[in-house]
Amino acid sequence: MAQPAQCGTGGGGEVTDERTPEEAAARLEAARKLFAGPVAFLKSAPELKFLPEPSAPEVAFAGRSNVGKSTLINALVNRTGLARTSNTPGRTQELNLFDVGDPLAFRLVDMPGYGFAKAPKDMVKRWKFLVNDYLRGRAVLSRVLVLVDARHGLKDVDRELMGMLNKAAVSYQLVLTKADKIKPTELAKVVAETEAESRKHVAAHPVILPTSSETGAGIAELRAAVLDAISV
Ligand SMILES: Nc1nc2c(ncn2[C@@H]2O[C@H](COP(=O)(O)OP(=O)(O)OP(=O)(O)O)[C@@H](O)[C@H]2O)c(=O)[nH]1
Ligand SMILES: [Mg+2]
Repeated sequence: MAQPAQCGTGGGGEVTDERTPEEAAARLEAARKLFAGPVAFLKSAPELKFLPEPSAPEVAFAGRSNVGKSTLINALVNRTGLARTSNTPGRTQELNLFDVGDPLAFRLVDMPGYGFAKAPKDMVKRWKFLVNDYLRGRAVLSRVLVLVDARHGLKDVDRELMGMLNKAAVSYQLVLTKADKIKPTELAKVVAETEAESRKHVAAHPVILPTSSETGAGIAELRAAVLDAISV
């Protein structure tokens, strides 16, 4: 048997990838091409009624405020400044949609962040309504990428979102961000812990993806995960 190109678990679990090295390389190349085409900001939707026609699969980026959602979208499409980023938590407050490919292949959706201190109560309420509506009512939503800061691991607010996703039966995958900020040994530990917890959730994809928008680590693999998500 060929060597597995990538093993899905750091903890010796049952998830393995049986792709040959050639198949793994072809998958990464297809994903690279998919993201190399034209990309454009489509619109901001503060409510569901402002969403575009559901004419293409969508992959949404969720996570605590400041976790790096907008930065990761920019890294994936290799365009600085496409999605707006900031040090101020709560920068993204609507669903921001980006068209990828011409003809349109799929859409990336930058979601408003949650869980920051000092968020006004009505903002939290609005977030919950918007996100719940979107998760439950969007048939073209292929997968949600739930971003988690590699330095902090899963927090209760993330678990709350995972609960919402499980309930809405939306497939999701956990992605660790800012991997450049910790040592490889610490990263391996967080990956294993996050993986162990995600296995308890039915809607969670078993593979955890560590990434850094700063160094580019894990970005090619994340592109391939997006390709997988829209191909099923
Ligand atoms: N070192 C490092 N910094 C990062 C990385 N990703 C994001 N950042 C920084 O983290 C901060 C927040 O990034 P954003 O992309 O604006 O975060 P967000 O999740 O979109 O935040 P909200 O829109 O408020 O929900 C910015 O200062 C980024 O430069 C990374 O991989 N490595
Ligand atoms: Mg943002």
